[in-house]
Amino acid sequence: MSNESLANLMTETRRFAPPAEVAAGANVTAAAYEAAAEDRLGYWAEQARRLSWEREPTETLDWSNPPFAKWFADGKLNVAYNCVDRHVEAGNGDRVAIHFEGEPGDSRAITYAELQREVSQAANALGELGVATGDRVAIYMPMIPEAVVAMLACARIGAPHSVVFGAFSADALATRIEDADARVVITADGGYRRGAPSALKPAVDEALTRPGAANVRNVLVVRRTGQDIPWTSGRDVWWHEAVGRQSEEHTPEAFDAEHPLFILYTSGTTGKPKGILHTTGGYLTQVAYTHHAVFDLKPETDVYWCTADIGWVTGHSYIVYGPLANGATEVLYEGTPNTPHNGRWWEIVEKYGVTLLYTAPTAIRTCMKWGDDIPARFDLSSLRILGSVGEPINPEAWVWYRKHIGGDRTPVVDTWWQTETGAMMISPLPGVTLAKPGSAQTPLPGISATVVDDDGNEVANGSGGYLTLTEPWPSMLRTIWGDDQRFLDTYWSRFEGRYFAGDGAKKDEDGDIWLLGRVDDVMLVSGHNISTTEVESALVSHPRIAEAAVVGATDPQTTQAICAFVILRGGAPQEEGLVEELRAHVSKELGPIAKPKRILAVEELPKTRSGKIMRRLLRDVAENRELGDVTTLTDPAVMDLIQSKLPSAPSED
Ligand code: 6R9
Repeated sequence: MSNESLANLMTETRRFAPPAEVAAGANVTAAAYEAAAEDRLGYWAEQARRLSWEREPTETLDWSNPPFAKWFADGKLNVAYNCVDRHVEAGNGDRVAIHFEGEPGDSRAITYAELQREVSQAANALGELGVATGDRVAIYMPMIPEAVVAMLACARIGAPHSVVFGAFSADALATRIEDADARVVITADGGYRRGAPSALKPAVDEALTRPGAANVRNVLVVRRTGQDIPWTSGRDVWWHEAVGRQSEEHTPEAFDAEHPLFILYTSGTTGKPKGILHTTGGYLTQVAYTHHAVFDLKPETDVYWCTADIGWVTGHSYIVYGPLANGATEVLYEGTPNTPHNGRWWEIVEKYGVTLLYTAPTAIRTCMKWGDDIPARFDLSSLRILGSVGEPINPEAWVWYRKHIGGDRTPVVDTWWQTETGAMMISPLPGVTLAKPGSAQTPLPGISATVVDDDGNEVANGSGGYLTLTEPWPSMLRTIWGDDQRFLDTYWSRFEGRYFAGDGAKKDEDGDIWLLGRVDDVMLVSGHNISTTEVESALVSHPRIAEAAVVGATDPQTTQAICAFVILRGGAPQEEGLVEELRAHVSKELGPIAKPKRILAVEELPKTRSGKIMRRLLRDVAENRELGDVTTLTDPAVMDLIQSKLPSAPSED
């Protein structure tokens, strides 16, 4: 990766110290780094004591058969008990666990005591349907409280869940049901999206016609929209009937710390999706600890909101397991940020007095595009800490987020992690770190990460390479479901004894880490490695650009040529000369080698439901190829829009 261009990512030279009141009351202070460095395993053993164990673990890590880790192996606990019952037992049954906000404006507050009753009923219902410990349950739901209840009910009976995004197709659902050999599917008739009911159940029916789904015995259906849906009697059961008639009491059984908690599929660049397997004790320890440390959660007073969907790992770790293990009060929102108006999120922050907000750079850039005046109409003064996850956050978006959402007052924590890591790994601490916009900065206490070159040697400060994790961590994936060999090949073979995450990164002069995106996205231009992230960041630092996606397209002269797709701010028409101006701008920021050969203004970019740009599809467009798999796109029609803008032959420079 080109070292000289790191300078661009760092054009924002301001540093932001933690506000005095956050620093003074911080849950985790600088001493944590020292304690963890001195005795890493002792530090994690101490964090495990945040949980209630039926049998306390005596062993922290068993690494005798790397990379197959066992954390807290002789401990026993129940995850749902930790997330629900123990808060009721501690006298906090009346505390709101979930403030549910439906897209149509309906709302519902669920206390910990109510959550305990509902989870118990759902666990009893699963038992009645014959779901036994170890059986897999697929969950295909909108963002409604029953989705959380369903996950916790599975955890309670030790039945690993596999949550599949509500927006995935019947095909994607069928593949995942088959791979995990699920016995029951929990779904809803539909959910509300963009102001209208959107059906879910028909996709389940279609998925269940596939031979691979033959072992599904029952479909448990939540009535959310009331729309007409097909029904297979004997197989399909209404949630309100099957769950509603159950006893509100259920005794949670303790399971081994290495009992599987869930499988979550993550699509690699090629091949079938990988079923990432997480287990209980280590996972819950790290999600609870990081949520406590990075959001500085004060459960009595904070109102936390993570805008992710439960269908991806951020929803698992930071809507369900982390916050609830910590006894948090949180917001759960069903819909889109612009229904019925572009200020809906900020209206929700004002309504519930949200203090901690966790969202993705793509959402922040979308809000920037809609204009500063929109958040300005709402009272956002309750906010205390802002988090970002999912993609590198460019310095412009970071600074905008802090200024326009955080009132120029709140810390912004850029948290790097993956489905595979289970929990946050690299992030500032809000009460400790002098924040650098655009950088995830430092591994959290107890985490060891470093940047290495092609040969696996640690790079010097100021240089770039591959981000690797050098020591096992409690919430690490245990394997790929049913495929240990693929687990070894994918993550542990590139660098001996280390986990390779697939991301490029740089260390700046202070040793702080800057993420540069997936290494598959790095472009090779005339012998130079150029990161798509850096060119995108340079483009969005131009006042006319709201969003940018950059890909390398095969080029006979330069190996790859840089192709940029940009969204203009405020949606205004493209003025003459803008493309030239943008090319000159990138050239000035990064050097002439990084100047895009082609720049195309588009209305939308292809994104997954978790907000990540699908550069693979843009590469197909840029190389005039037939499009690859579009099933994970939020809106497959976006690709037609982009292709229709494309001149029939690539323009000459
Ligand atoms: C949590 C989540 C993982 C990939 C990861 C990286 C990118 C996530 C990031 C980030 C830069 C951050 N990513 N957080 N890149 N800065 N703060 O997103 O999991 O869906 O598995 O994606 O997302 O490329 O490798 P997942």
